Amino acid sequence: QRILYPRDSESRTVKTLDGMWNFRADASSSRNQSFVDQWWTKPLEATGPVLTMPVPSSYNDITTDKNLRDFVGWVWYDREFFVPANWINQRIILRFGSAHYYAIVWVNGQQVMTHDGGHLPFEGAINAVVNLSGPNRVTVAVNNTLLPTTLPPGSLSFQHDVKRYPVGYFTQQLQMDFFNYAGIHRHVHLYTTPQTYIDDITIVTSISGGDGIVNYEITTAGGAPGAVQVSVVSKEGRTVVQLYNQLQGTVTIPNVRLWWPYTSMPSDPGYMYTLVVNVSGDIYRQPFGVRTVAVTDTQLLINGRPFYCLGVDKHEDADIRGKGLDYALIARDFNMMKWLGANCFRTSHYPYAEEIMDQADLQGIVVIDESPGVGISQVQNFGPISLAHHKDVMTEMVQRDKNRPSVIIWSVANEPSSYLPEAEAYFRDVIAHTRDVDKAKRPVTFVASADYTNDVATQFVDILCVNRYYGWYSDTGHTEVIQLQLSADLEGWRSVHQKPIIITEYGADTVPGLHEYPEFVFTEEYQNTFMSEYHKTFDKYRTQFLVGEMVWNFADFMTTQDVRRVVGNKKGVLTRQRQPKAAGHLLRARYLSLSNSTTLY
Ligand code: E9O
Repeated sequence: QRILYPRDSESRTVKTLDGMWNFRADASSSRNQSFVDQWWTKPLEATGPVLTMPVPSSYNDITTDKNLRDFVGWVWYDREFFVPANWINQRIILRFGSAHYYAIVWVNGQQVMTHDGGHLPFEGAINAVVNLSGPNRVTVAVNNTLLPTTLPPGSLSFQHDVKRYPVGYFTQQLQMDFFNYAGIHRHVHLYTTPQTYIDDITIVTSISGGDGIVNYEITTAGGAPGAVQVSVVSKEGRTVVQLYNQLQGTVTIPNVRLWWPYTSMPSDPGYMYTLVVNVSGDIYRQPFGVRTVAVTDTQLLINGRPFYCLGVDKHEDADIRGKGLDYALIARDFNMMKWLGANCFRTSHYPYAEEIMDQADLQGIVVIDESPGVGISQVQNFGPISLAHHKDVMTEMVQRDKNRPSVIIWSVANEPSSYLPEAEAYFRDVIAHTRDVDKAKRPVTFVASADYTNDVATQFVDILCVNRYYGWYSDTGHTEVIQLQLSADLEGWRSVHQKPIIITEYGADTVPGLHEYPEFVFTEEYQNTFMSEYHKTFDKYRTQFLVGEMVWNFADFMTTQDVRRVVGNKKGVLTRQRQPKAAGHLLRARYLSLSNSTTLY
C-alpha cells in the first residue's frame, strides 16, 4: 500500500477525526464477547457503558482503573462524523497514523480495513459505505496482544493452578523493556483526492559539483493520468525548475542548498525543498532535502563529509498520554535535544510518528530509523511467519519514510539473539529485503548486543551498532573496568569487521535527586562517573572507526512492573518530564564542545 501523508492542496481536503471518542474494553472472560455480540453493528453506547477516550492517546493512563491500565485484549472506539456535501465526486479516504497493535475498522457497520502492526499508518477508501447526507459512524477494534509472531514479539502465559490464580488467569509476557501502551496513538484523518490521483512519489537525490540531482518517480491511480507538471520549489518559495509530462525524471538544482545536520555552531541545518506535483489537476507537495549518505570502512559520510553522531535514544513516552501523539511534547523534545547539543536520535524501538519525523527533517536532526523488531530473542521468533511479517513491516516503514533526508540508516532490529543459528538466514533476508525496497540505498543495520565472537548476523550490516552496559548489568558499581572492557570490545568487533561502529546504547538507571559520594548505583553521581568513563573510551576511538555515540536514554520512560524498575526505566539524562538530571548537564557540555570542534565537518 502507498501511503503519502495527507496534505491539503487545491485538489485535496483534509479533515481531522481527532477528539473524544466513545470507548469500551471487552473484559469478557472469553475476551471475545464483543465479536459474538457484533459491537460494530450499533453505536458502542448501545452495547453497554462507555468511557470517553481521547484520540490520539494511549488509553492506559487516562482512567483510574488498574485493569484498564494493564488490559490485554480488544478495546473498541467509535464516534460519529459527517462528510461535507461537496465531497460527492471525490475519493474519500480514512487514515490512521497508527493504532497499537492489531486494528479492524468499520464504517456504518461495514468492515473497511484491518492493519497488522502498531506503529505504521494505514488507510482505505470508504466511498462505498459512507453516507453523504446524515451521520456516519466509525468503529475501531484494537488488540494489543503481543505473540511470538508479532513485532515486537511477546507471549501469553496462562496459569492453571486454581489454588493460586483465578480460573482463566493469564498475563502478557513482554520481551522488551518498555510499557506496552495501546490504543489509537496517532491522528485519524479523513481526506479526499480526485478520482485520478497521485498515488506515490519517490525522490532520490545526489550531488554533482554544486548541483543537486533529483530523481523522482510518480505513480498514479484511478484512470489514465492527464497533464503532468513537476516543479522544485525552494524553502523561500522560488520555483527552481519545472518539468512537463514526465511521471519519472531527473531535475538539476543549480547551486543547490544541501540538507546538513544540526550543529550548535551557527549554520543552516535541515534545508528543505518541495516537489510540487500536479497530475491532471491533483496537486501534492512532497517535501525533500538534497543530501547523500555513504559508509567507508572507517567513516560515515553525509554530503561527503565525516559525520559523528552525538546521539540520544528516545521513546514515544510521556505522562498520561503514554505513546499518544502530542505536539507540545514533540517541540519540547526537539528543544531539549538541541539544548543537549545532540545531532542525532534513534527511533528506539519502533517507527515514530510522522509529525516527529517532520521535525527531524526540518531541524536537521539525523535519524537512525528503527523498526519494531525489538526483543527477537526466542527461537520461535525466527520462524517463517515472523520473517514474512518483518519484511512487510520494513516495506511499510521504508515506504513511509523513504523521502526523508533526516533518515540516514535503517535499523531492522534491536538486540536480537544474533548468536542463534536461526539468526543468520533471518537477518540475511530482512536486511537484503530492506536494501531492495529503499531506492535511495541507505545503509542498513541492526543493533547488536551479542558478542563479536559468536554473532552470526552482523556480517550483513553496513555499519555496526552495538549496545554496551559495562559497569551496569555486568560488574555493577565498578566504573573502573569500563574503559578496559569497552576498548577490548571495540577492538574485538573491529578485528572481525572492517566497518565503522556506533555505540547505540550505554546508560545507568538514576533516580533524580538521589545523591551519594563516592558514587553508588542509582545516584546522579554514579550516572555521571559511569558516562564519563564511556566518554574517555569514545574519545580514544572517535578519530579511528567510532562514528557515533548514543546515550540510553534521552528521558526516563515507563516499563512493565519489575523489581529492577522503579516506576519505569530511569536511565534518562532527563526525567520523564524532560528536566535535566546532572548527567544532562554533563552530556550537554560534551556534545556542545564536540559539535563546536571543526574536526567534525
Ligand atoms: C534495550 C533497551 O530497550 N537495551 C537494554 C535497555 C535497558 O536499560 C533497554 O531499556 O535495560 C539493555 C540491555 C542490556 C543487556 C545486557 C545484559 C548483560 C548481562 C550481563
